[in-house]
Amino acid sequence: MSYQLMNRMFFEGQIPAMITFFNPNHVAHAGQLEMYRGELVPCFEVPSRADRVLAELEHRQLGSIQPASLIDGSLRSVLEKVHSSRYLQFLERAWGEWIKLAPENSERDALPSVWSVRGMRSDRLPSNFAARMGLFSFDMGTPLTAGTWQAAIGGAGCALSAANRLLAGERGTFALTRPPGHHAGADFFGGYCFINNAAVAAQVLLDGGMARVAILDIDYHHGNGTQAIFYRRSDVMFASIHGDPSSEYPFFLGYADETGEGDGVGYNHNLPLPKGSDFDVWGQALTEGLDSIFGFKPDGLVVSLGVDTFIDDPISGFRFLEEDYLAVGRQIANIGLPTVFVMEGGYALEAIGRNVANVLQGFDTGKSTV
Ligand code: SP5
Ligand code: ZN
Repeated sequence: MSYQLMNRMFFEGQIPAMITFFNPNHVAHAGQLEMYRGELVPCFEVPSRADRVLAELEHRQLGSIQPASLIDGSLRSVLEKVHSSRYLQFLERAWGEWIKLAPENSERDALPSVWSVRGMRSDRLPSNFAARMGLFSFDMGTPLTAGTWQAAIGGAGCALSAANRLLAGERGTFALTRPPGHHAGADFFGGYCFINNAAVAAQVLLDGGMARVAILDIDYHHGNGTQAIFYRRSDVMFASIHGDPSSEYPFFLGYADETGEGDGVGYNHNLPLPKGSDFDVWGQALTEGLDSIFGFKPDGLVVSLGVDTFIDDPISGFRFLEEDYLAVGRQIANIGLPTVFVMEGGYALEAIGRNVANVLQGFDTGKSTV
């Protein structure tokens, strides 16, 4: 869109608004229980999360909402670029294998119970199902259910559609989906995540002609999966603001000294903050993260949008207020990049819709130079 047209629309009060791609299959993934302190507790990552966000976007009439194209021939090829073939094959078939073990398994979700750690092998693919669950996962908080695969690839389809619309000239799009994605690596699930939707969006932007893409991860938890996928690459910069991994999940990645490897040296930027940090402190980290993204001169931006930074989030430790999310959206808009937002965490159900909508509304009304 030309700058003149943009300006005219702006003064006529028609700011090009967010286009949201909603995953209608998200509800197929509805885990029952996750392990917490030696006990199986009800899952925090529930279907109403996405439904509440959708309802708030509709209520505010914030842009248009479209179902993602769920059958897209290019989806498989982009999935193969961010995940390993043996992992995708495992995920697609896992539920069938689980219920084949015992018919009564159809009543309960599958959780891993044994893992390969340092000094053990991960090159051999075990025939045992429990062993493969462990090989392809890193926690016991992420139940695999009857509809996990269907929901997860629906989310990847949303990310693909949202990225494609950006390539077609849109300023801002939103992949509204669950389960989330940023903890999922090339060949593992965990942290409620199975397919890395943000990585899919970034890869689609690159394949569509962008030379460099930045990913800004603002979920409370470090996006270990996204970082790992792009750690040795210079075409994707990953910047993340999150709870200090020395005390916060996912614990084993997300420190400031992780700056990339090989070709990727200098293209990974972690900004860990102490549990309890408020928006004043966080906003300074955002400025720093956006500065390094700006210096990278990317053609597009993917935002891993978690709102578990909210003060009332039941599993996280930052202290954002609802209005802070408007400022987040405005600050992101201010760097003037075409932006795909991808839904990640956020578990305060009563406020999740308003918090997400505030980010998108802040972006829509922020400075637009695209
Ligand atoms: C996408 C995302 O936000 N994933 C987060 C995964 C966090 N999993 C560990 C949750 C630990 C639960 N702690 C419960 C604290 C109750 N007070
Ligand atoms: Zn999170």
